[in-house]
Amino acid sequence: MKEYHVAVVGATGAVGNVMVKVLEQRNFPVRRLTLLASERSIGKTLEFKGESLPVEVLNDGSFAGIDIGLFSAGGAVSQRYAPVAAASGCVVIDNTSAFRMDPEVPLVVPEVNPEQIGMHRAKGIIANPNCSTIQMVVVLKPIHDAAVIKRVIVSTYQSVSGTGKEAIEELILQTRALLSGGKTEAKVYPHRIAFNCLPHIDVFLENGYSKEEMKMIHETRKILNDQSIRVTATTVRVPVFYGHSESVNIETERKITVEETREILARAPGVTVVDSIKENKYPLPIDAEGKDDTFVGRIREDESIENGINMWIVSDNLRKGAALNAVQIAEVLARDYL
Ligand code: 25A
Ligand code: L14
Repeated sequence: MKEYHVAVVGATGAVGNVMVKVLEQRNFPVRRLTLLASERSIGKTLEFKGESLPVEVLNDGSFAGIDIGLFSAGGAVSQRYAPVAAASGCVVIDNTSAFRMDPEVPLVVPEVNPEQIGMHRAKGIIANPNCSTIQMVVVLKPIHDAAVIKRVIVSTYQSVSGTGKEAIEELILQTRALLSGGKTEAKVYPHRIAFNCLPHIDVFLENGYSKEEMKMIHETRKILNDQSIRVTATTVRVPVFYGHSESVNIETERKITVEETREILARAPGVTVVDSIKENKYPLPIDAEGKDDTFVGRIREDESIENGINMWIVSDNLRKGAALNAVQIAEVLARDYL
């Protein structure tokens, strides 16, 4: 079997750390692993297959001889370095929003549109979608194939780990301060996140939506390859460490029952149905943490319209929402193209 020289850019971040773990757990054919980050990470090491690897400073020469680059160091780093990496023959799998809507860059969830991976030849870049979009489309795809989804209304309940390490730290510090009668400080988010909900993820745009909400709309259409699907979103930050939850309402062209929806989802790759209200069983972020699948439950008919279904979708945002999806893309790339 062929083995690859892989680089993780942003290796010391919340997503980068999980990328290294997932490469090991899935036994990806790594010949050599290079860990890259900014000067701030110099002197740090990460464990990979029982070995302690040093973190190196990212620069223009970092990609010589590297086959696959997993990027998660923010949009600005990807804008600057993904083209540099691609020019030296490295295929970039980029976790930021920098290239997702570029018509020459495939936007891929392997369970949904693996055939798009071949398009990496155009720019040497494959984009990993937004975390909230990934977990929604793995569930929507098999329903869309069976009954044609016309409209989606989604509200999200997103954990702080999506923002990175500093946000995880901020929720810990604020919670501790509040429980011991101290004062809180908000640095990462514009308001206190502990014991609160913020209807604000990423930046606000001219149209009154947040960028996270618009990403869900545009990326869903691109991944499902259907510009006619109408999508509207409200994205909310909640004081949860790991795992994003979503209330999703869909309207389909053909009527499907709750039973049929359950059967379709029970067969869907990467999806686990957890739906037994008699036993108080439904997906929870604390159960999804560390797991690979996307969990769906509370499946019920929307009685306010003819063909409507409501459901509750939960997944680990650092795994399927980011690192795992990126490594799954790398697996298809290695198997079919490299
Ligand atoms: O632009 P975007 O796409 O919106 O992304 C913004 C941020 O979101 C996270 C990620 O944060 C990213 O920076 N992110 C992106 N996509 C995500 C996704 N799909 C996502 N999160 C979830 N889901 P992060 O904290 O997880 O990761 C940051 C990593 O990027 C490295 N990095 C940053 N700038 C870099 C760079 N690497 C190379 N060149 C650059 N110019 C960063 O490394 C980290 O690995 P680091 O060395 O900067 O930080 C390592 C340690 O330093 C601490 N630290 C961070 N910032 C500061 C700092 N210390 C002092 N001062 C600072 N300003 C960190 O705590 C870390 O431990
Ligand atoms: O990948 O939760 O576009 O703050 C950027 C915002 C990931 C989540 C992306 C957050 C998102 C992140």
